[in-house]
Amino acid sequence: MDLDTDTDAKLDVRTVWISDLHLGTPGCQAQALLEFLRATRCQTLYLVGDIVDGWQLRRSWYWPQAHNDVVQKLLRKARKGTRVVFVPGNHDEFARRYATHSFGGIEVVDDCIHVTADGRRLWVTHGDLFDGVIQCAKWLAYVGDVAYELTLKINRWLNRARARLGFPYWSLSKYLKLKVKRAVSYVSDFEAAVAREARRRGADGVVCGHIHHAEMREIDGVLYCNDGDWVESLTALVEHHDGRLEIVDCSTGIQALPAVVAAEPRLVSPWVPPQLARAPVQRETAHPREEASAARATGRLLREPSTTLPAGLG
Ligand SMILES: [Mn+2]
Repeated sequence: MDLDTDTDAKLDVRTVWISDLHLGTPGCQAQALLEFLRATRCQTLYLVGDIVDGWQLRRSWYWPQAHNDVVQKLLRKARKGTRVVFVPGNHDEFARRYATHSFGGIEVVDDCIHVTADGRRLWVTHGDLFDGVIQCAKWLAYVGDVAYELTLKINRWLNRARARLGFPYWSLSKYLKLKVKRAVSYVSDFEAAVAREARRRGADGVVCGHIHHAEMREIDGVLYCNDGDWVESLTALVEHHDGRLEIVDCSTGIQALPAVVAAEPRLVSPWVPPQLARAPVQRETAHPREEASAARATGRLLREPSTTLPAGLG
C-alpha cells in the first residue's frame, strides 16, 4: 500500500518537523521512525539537522538496512509531492556546503522561515550555533559525544532487559540529563539564546532540535519549539491544517498517534494577530501595546474579548 498518497494516514497534518535522527549510529531508532513516517502525511516535512551522523560514521561505519529504508522513505515522500526541506545540523555539517541546492527533490538550506496556516513566522534552525559547548570547545563536544554514545549503549541494553521483563521503554540518558542540575541550566541557556535570536530576526517563534529535548513554550514573547529526537524521546513537532502546533510522542508506538505531549496553549497565544483570529478568544496574556499597534495597522477597532470559547476549546 502506498501510504504516501494514502488519505487514511493516521496523522494528516500540514507540516512535520523531525530532527536528530542520527542515521548511521546504533542509537538511531530507525524502526520507530519508519513507522512514524509511514503513518504520517504532510505537505511539508522539515529535517531539522543531525539526520545522518557524520561524526560517528567517520569513527566506525554503521549502516543497517533500516537506515537505508528511512532514506528511501524520505526520498519517496519528496517524489510523491511532499516538500522536503533539509536544514543541516552539527553532525551532518558536511551538508551545509550544499545549502541552496537540492538532492532527489530534497531542498538543503542553512535555515529558513516557515509561515504557519495562521500567519505566524517560525524560524527553522538546528540550533547548534547557540550551543555554548560547541562554539567554545569543540573537542569537549566530541568527548561528550563519546560519553553520550556509551550512555545510549547502556540504555539499549537496559531496555532490552526491561522489554524481556515486560516493562515499557524508558530513556536512561533522558533521565540522567534531567537529573543533572548543570544540564538543566545548559538546556535553559540554549533555549533562551535560540529564542533571543528568533526575536532579533523578527520571527514569532523558532523550531529547532539539537539538545534532544522536545519542548514547546513561550520565552519572552517568542514561541520556542524543539522537535526532540529519534534516539531517545522519539518525538516530532506537527502543525495541523489550522496552524495549531503540537509535539507528538511515538515512544509508545504509533498505535497511540497522535499521542500529544505538548499542545500549543492556544488561548494564551500572543502571536495570532487579531485580524487572523477565527473566533474571539479570551487572551489571558494580552499585550496591550502590541494589540493597539496591530489595530492601528489594520485601521480596525479591536473587539472586546468574548467570554464564550470557540467549540472544541472549552
Ligand atoms: Mn545537533
